[in-house]
Amino acid sequence: MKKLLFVLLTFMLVSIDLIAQNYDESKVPIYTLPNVLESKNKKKIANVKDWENIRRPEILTLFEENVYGKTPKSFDKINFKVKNENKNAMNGKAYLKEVEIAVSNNNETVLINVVLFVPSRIKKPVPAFLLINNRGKNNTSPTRDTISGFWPAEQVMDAGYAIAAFHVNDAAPDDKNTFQNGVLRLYPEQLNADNGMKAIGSWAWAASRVMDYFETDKHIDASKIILTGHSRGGKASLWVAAQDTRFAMCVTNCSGNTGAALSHRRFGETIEVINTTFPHWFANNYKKFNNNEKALPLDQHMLIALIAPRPVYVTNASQDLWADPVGTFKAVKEAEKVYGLYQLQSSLPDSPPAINTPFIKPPLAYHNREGKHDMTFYDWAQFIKTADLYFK
Ligand code: GTR
Repeated sequence: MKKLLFVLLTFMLVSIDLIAQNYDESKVPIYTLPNVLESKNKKKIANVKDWENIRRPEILTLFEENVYGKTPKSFDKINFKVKNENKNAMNGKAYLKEVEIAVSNNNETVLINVVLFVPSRIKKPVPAFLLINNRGKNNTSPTRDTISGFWPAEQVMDAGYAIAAFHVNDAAPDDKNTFQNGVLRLYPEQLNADNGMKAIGSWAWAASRVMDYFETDKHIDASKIILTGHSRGGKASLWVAAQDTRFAMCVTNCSGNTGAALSHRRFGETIEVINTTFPHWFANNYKKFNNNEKALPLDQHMLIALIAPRPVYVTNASQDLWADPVGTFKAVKEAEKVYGLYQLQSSLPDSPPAINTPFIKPPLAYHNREGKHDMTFYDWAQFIKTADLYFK
């Protein structure tokens, strides 16, 4: 009996240790990041041509196969319907459109609802922010009965940009039991494939359908869309921007593990933890890397690099150690190498900057805001300044 108890206790302690989170920099394991500028065949990638023809497609495949799953490219039909509009929204400041995007495939239809405000004073097509909304729909209220820093439409309007959002649940409910009841109804074969996309892949797919809509809206300059996401939405924003080069800029706010933070560091949230808590987010294949980061043929610096030469804004919050601010900054820094191939130099310092010290010059922008895991008016003010530098 005593022996059995001992074995049981040891087992429990080992399991707790495996799942325990590390917040101690001195306990980060020694790791070697996969080289973003060396191909599978050990070819050194030294120019844009080799990057775009050899290494970029290789890395995209690595993320499809091992992490987010493959994104289906085709569908039978897409339709856009303006369900509601108000030319005098926000006391005349904005033109509101609520658009329903209906996409059909395989005799199934999914509806993605978009809320869009366009500044009325600007008479030509405007650049737009698009948020992948992973929080309450009240954050993107068309009536503006709620005003929150998560989607500060008034602030964005005043800066001369349009702002849009769709809710993740329209594309894939954020729930391990029901995530199939969205985009995946159109692509049921994905559910049986180990490299099939799940919720985050579905959200990414939906963002591209909103881009399909922007391309038809004469009020929007579809060549200037800034895709924005917070946390799980920020993981998705990176994944969309990596694949769909129509997005001009990407914001990934506090996106943490399997977002902008390096997994090899095992600091804060780990792959095992994320796959256990959110088994419906990533492809089945990703579970092979639970507690096995060493085997990863990639890391998140390579996901950021896939967006080059387009700008990426990465953030952290000082109290959000779960999302590993240091590992996030290191990932952005590593991605600089690929921007270098395009002769683009970032202004980022060599080590993580002080809190509330944004480095906003494109192509790679970063800040670590004081405070909690969130997206705020302060964060948006920096995104707007960066977009201004890039687009104006
Ligand atoms: C956490 C999760 C993070 C992040 C966050 C969020 O519970 O562990 O990876 O995605 O949720 O989306 O706010």
